[in-house]
Amino acid sequence: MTNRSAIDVRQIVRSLQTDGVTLVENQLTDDQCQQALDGIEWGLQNKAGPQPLQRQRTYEWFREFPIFVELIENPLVIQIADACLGQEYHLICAEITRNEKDNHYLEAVKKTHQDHCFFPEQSDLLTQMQTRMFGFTAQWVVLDIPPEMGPTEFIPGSQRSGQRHTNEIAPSDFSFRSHFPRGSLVLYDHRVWHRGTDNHSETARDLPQNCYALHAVDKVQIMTTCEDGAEIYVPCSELLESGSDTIRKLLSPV
Ligand SMILES: O=C(O)CCC(=O)C(=O)O
Repeated sequence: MTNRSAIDVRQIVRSLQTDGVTLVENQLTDDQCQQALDGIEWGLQNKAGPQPLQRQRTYEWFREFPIFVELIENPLVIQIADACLGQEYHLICAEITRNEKDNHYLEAVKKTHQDHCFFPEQSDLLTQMQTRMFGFTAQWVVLDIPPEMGPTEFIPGSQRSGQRHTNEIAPSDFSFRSHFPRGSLVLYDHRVWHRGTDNHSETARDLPQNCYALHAVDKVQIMTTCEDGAEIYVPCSELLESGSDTIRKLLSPV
């Protein structure tokens, strides 16, 4: 893991605030990337849903694959969260997905969108989210993702204009990057317009994503569905007892 100077962190934060998306190379070793890839395969084999190629609450795998907790409490991500969100924020998503050749894990994310999914029952926040950053996602690039492997596409700066975007716009508007080098960290504001794309290669695009947000946003994507269909947050008691201060802050009920 690279040590970053304070000035680097300021530059990353500025880039995230200006463009709504930024990429920081060389944040994971090859070994960490491999641990995450092994963990994704294990999670897909041993855990359930919500989609056939999507799993959530990766921190619950802390015994088998502690790498997912390492990613969640990564010091650079936490510094950026402190700078962008202040002190009162938490984890609202910790997922892995697999985007296979011509088999996207979730068709809905291929539509150009902002991450409104984090405000499903809070319509007032949908308006407020346009005025400031409520949260961001940290994507971990655990294998080289060339253009044909279904990278996420972003419209830089689109979080600031208030303009709506659809899939019908010029491809050149999605001008962020088409190649994501292994070991990189991609950060994006939940307001930046983005979309998933199809994978046309033989290699599956496996991706861990962790999302951080103000307490105004629920722990939407780390909820557990009960037998009666209700969605509740079930804290991971072992991590709340013995995890680091950072993981306890991120996972504590609010
Ligand atoms: O998996 C992808 O490439 C897209 C992810 C996305 O759009 C999202 O999580 O909101």
